[in-house]
Amino acid sequence: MDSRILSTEHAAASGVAEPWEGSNEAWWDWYLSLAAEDAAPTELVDVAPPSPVDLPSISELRDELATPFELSSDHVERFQREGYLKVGGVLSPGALALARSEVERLAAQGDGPGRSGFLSLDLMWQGDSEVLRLFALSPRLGRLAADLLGVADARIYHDNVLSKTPGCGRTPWHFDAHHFPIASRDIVTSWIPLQAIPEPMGPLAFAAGIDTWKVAEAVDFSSTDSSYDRGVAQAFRDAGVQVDDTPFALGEVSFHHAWCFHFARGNATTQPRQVMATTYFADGARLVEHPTMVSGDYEKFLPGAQPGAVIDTPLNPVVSR
Ligand SMILES: O=C(O)CCC(=O)C(=O)O
Repeated sequence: MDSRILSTEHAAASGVAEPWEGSNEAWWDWYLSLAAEDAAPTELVDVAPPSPVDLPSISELRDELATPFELSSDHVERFQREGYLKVGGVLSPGALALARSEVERLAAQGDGPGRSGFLSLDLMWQGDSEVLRLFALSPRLGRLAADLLGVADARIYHDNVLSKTPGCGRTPWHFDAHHFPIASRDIVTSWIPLQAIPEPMGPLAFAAGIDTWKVAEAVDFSSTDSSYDRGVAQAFRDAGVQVDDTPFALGEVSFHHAWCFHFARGNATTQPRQVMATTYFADGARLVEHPTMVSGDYEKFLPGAQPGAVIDTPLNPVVSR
């Protein structure tokens, strides 16, 4: 039931068999260069920044992020059937505002976004921000990941700020199992908007159906042009696949399975699209035998993990309790 796209033969044929040598930032620039053009907006849509709210103290934030969020059995069934789930009210406006101000502080310290206008910051929980550490290691979010996957416990693979500056382009259609060098089907990413995401800001959009990846199986991956993005979009249109590209309300969080195809349109608004994403995998999962270029800077996230061995590094603690 493995995808052809993940085979060593296809990795070699599409020119991605070698490990990635550059930075994570450079990886995102390369990856966004594989996106087809959206219909170009003539003008950015004016969107107001998030309204100011009362900020929680660190101990209030810690309590919120440690308190379980009750999922219904319908949520779990939907995730397992559709491969993704959007859940409202997972995080309070105050918690999100704290995270957003930390993301903006850290973003201002770095070199800024790459060529594509996409800024990616990762392993923030290893830095000086207690707020972002609490988010990355949050038992509320980690437990949601484990419960949706239906596994006893989840470990963190990595956290990621995914910021699109105004005018930044599209994220191409892809499924994350293509990137993650983890030999398990039990991998899920939480995607946490740090402000509401209206339609012109480019909400993450999902192809419904846990087996929908099979529809895109015949499309060859290309490491040099947008043919994969265009080919997957066409295959989905031909097969009548339902795509959920609805806006995100403040506090709404999505979870997508590593085999769920997703994309995001560009940010055609005057505000940055600030998102924090965290990827989790089932405790006990192993590193694949042959990581490839599409796996990006994975050694940074799994330092010392050995091909074929169970992943248990200090950067991948259990976060579901
Ligand atoms: O934020 C984006 O535009 C892409 C995010 C993504 O592909 C992911 O979190 O898996």
